[in-house]
Amino acid sequence: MMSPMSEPNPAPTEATVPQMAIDVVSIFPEYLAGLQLSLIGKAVDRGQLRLNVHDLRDFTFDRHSTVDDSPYGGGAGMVMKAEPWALALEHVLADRAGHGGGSAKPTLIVPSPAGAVFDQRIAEDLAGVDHLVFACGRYEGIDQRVIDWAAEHFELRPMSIGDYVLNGGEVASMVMIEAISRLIPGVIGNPESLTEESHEDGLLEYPIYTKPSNWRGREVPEILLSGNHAAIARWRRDRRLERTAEVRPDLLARLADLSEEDLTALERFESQR
Ligand code: JFB
Repeated sequence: MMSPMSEPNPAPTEATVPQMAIDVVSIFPEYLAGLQLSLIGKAVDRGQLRLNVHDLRDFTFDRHSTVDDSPYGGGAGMVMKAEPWALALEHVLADRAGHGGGSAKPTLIVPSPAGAVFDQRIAEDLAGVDHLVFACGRYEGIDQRVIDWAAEHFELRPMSIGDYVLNGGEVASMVMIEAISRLIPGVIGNPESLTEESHEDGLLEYPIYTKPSNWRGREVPEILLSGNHAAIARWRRDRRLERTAEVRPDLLARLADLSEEDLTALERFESQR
């Protein structure tokens, strides 16, 4: 089966050189179609991102396009067979040579409940890589031998998106692709909105408001209408500290150098609780 996204994107409208190539291998390539919407799709159209989704079943040769089998040693569920994965990943490696891919090994991200937990720091790290490949498993996961083999041809990164159980790697890959690709210069419209964000500096964001100033009897905090930019900045900083102390004390504990004003504000919130 050929998915609508399975082969190279149409020629970019402008003659820009792609800054990153992303390949995804999955038995549900249609799942990844959502990536074509919004900012990521536009980056693909502009030629800033090369995104190719491959159907694992295209690398099977039996009548039923078999990708799974029962686990050696017994146990529940099925395991993805090594050979279709090796052929798909070899196809991606060969394709890369044809696109004048860099000399470094591409990075292979394998979504797995047993991976290291993906976070903003890892997203920033991966945004600097020229070729990312996502191997989306299903069932109980992929035969370990093809993962071990792949480590010889790729920078291997087994990754989890968090401590909960999913049915496969597709949604996890979409999460990681969205988090990574929006960090590529030019993919997001306003680079300032990147630096201001939650997790960029380890604090949650301040609450935001827009017109009308009174909505169903609820007023916008008065200070935001004051025009006093220094006071607004302090108020916003305080709201960030307060929110973070309230819902993510783990993030606060990781902050190294808080100012005297920040520490005073935190003590005030503490005594108010
Ligand atoms: C990822 C997956 C399965 C074994 C397999 C492939 N945070 C996360 N939770 N679950 C996954 C994930 C990530 N990233 C995940 C890939 C696969 C789950 N499964 C199903 C569930 C439990 N144990 C197969």
